[in-house]
Amino acid sequence: MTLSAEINFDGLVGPTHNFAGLSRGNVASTKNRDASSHPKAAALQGLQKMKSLMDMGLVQGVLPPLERPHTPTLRALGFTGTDEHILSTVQKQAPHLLASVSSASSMWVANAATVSPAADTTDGRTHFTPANLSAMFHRSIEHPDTGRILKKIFSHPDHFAHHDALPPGSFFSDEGAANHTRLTPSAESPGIEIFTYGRSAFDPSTPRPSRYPARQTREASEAVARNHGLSINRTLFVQQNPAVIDAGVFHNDVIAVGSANCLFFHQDAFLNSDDFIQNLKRCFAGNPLSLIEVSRKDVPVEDAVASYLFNTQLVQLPGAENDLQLIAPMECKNNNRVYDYLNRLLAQNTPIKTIHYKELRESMNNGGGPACLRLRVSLSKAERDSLQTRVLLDNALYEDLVAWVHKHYRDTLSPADLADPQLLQESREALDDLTDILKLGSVYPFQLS
Ligand code: SUG
Repeated sequence: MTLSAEINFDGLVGPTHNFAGLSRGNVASTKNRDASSHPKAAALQGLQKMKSLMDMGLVQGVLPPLERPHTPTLRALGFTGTDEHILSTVQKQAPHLLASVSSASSMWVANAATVSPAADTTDGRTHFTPANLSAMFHRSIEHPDTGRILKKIFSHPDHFAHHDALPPGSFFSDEGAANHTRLTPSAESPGIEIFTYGRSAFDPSTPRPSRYPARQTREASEAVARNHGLSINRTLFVQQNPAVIDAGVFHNDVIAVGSANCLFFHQDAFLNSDDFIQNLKRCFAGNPLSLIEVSRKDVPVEDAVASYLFNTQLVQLPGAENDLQLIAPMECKNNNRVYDYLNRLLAQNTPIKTIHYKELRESMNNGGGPACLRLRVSLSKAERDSLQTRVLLDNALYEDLVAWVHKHYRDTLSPADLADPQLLQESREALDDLTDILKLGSVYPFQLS
């Protein structure tokens, strides 16, 4: 078995980053509705996080944003004329649609796809399924472009297999890696893939949240596992606790995170937690498994949601395979209960040895923490060497991207600005430049005017 290393590919924040309150059940999104946003600061905060992980010695990847406002969607919905005319008509007649097609939501690439590394699949290739994101209209339009970009970046057919997104609609509603975790006893062994779902679509008698939507269905998770050729003995399906979805846990990665042989999770994360943990132990077959369960006494769910304690990244530095570093948003430091808990955690005998706090306020204000911003792809050396585009961060690429943001991004954006035809033009010019920087070729369908 070849050794593979987990690479975080972070989504670049797009030039139209804004707060439109589009995601019911996502507390931060609703709370910040119609606030002015800061696209330049948002993109620089994301880049700074990527650079700091690179500086820690990790391989760090970059994924480009999608074209927004997405006028092809507006044309599909019956608006006609020039792009400029369409934007002003939609602003007058259907401003909610303008907000939906302008969201920079593709930055949260944990929702871009589910990825199963080669070690886990029957054909020995790394499998990708772009998430259909059917639960939210503004996100449901992402997958065709996301799929095209993933195919472009992970292009070698001997190494990578790409599936279509699952059928649209509520039955196979799929949120990608935000509801998927992979644990593994060691870098060379196959992983245990854990799919977490919010409801069973075909069995309405089973538990489900009553207040907020359960975005991921069991049936979607099962279909992805089948498509990826995963072994049934190393795949687990577990239901999210409906009560925490109703408390604002719209994705499982808001209440649990796992990496290597460590699962860091809240006591209330899963519906049948004890059964799930037994099954996980069985899959680990006696290999060391570190379970860090946080009690509601130490951190109430409300604080976990407000601070994004679990939307953290657990990363392993090269040469320190038994230790994990926790990449947390600054909000964890600013929440007394969570900060006290984290300081106590460091004194305990767990693999988590260091905590790094990152400023990501612009993304956090839309409900996107450190873990939302990254898609994990485990790659062997041969798979990594097969990548043709310039998507692995080094100092030169970081500098190029910072200069690109300064050149193209606005400092502030208000809801009214979304109809500005100049914003559309600026976004397209930015993406056009980006395709050169990342050597992507033509992945965006638009023509520059
Ligand atoms: O889908 N927010 C995103 C946040 C996604 C977070 N991702 C993970 N947990 N992995 C969502 O709810 C808000 C957009 C707005 O309201 O403007 C938004 O789409």
